Amino acid sequence: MTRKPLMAANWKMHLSIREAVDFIARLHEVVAGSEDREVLIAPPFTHLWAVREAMGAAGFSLAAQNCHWEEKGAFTGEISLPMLKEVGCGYVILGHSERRHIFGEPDEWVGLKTAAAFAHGVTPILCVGEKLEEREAQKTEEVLLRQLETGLAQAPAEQVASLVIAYEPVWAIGTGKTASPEQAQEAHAFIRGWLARRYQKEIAKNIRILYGGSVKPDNVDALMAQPDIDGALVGGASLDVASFGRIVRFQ
Ligand code: G2H
Repeated sequence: MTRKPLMAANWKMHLSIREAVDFIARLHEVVAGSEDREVLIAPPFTHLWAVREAMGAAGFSLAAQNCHWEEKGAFTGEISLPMLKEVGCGYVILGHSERRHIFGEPDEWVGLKTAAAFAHGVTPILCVGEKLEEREAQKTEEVLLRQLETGLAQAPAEQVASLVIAYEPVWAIGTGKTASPEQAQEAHAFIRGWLARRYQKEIAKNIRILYGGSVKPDNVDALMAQPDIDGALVGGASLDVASFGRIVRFQ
């Protein structure tokens, strides 16, 4: 089975609802003819419903940027997976480095969220990636292993084939410093190798591994040419529809 490229916009805490709806209206034209790739939008929680409506029958996918692992309860400020499903989310981004490093989200929480997402039929986009000091101390693989093992500790093996992983080196996020295509490929191949050992080769072959970290129209082609890069998780460059459209239309 070939892996369908997944081009994902992570809007983080940007855009108004009006701007989001206008973006989607234009996106239909900008990515017309790109049906061989999946286009995903992860807007802020407050925009999910309006974005879903604006998507209409277009085959775009919708993701949330985070969730809680419990179905309901006294968790002020949190959003559950049933709520995300009700609003039309097929995916949820989990363990993004901003959640891990700004909000102190521990690896174990990411594991609970990943397992809960599978249980509710929402596909997790599990983010992993090392900080600059960890890369410089040759600890990239150690960090990736820890985040993968904890993040997938309770994930049911029979559902793991639908998983999406995003490799996002923290030193490349929003900094304008992209990992070189070779550096990214090396990390992606390491992740796929681990998946093959942990599950099965066939499963590892089908799991999409996205690259994230300053992906732009001028570097996407070289990144997407790498054999183990199956898509991109795009922050800053996804806020402008022309720029995101070009990324979706990578060659
Ligand atoms: C990494 C990425 C999107 P940016 O966080 O997840 O953001 O493209 O701005 O580096």
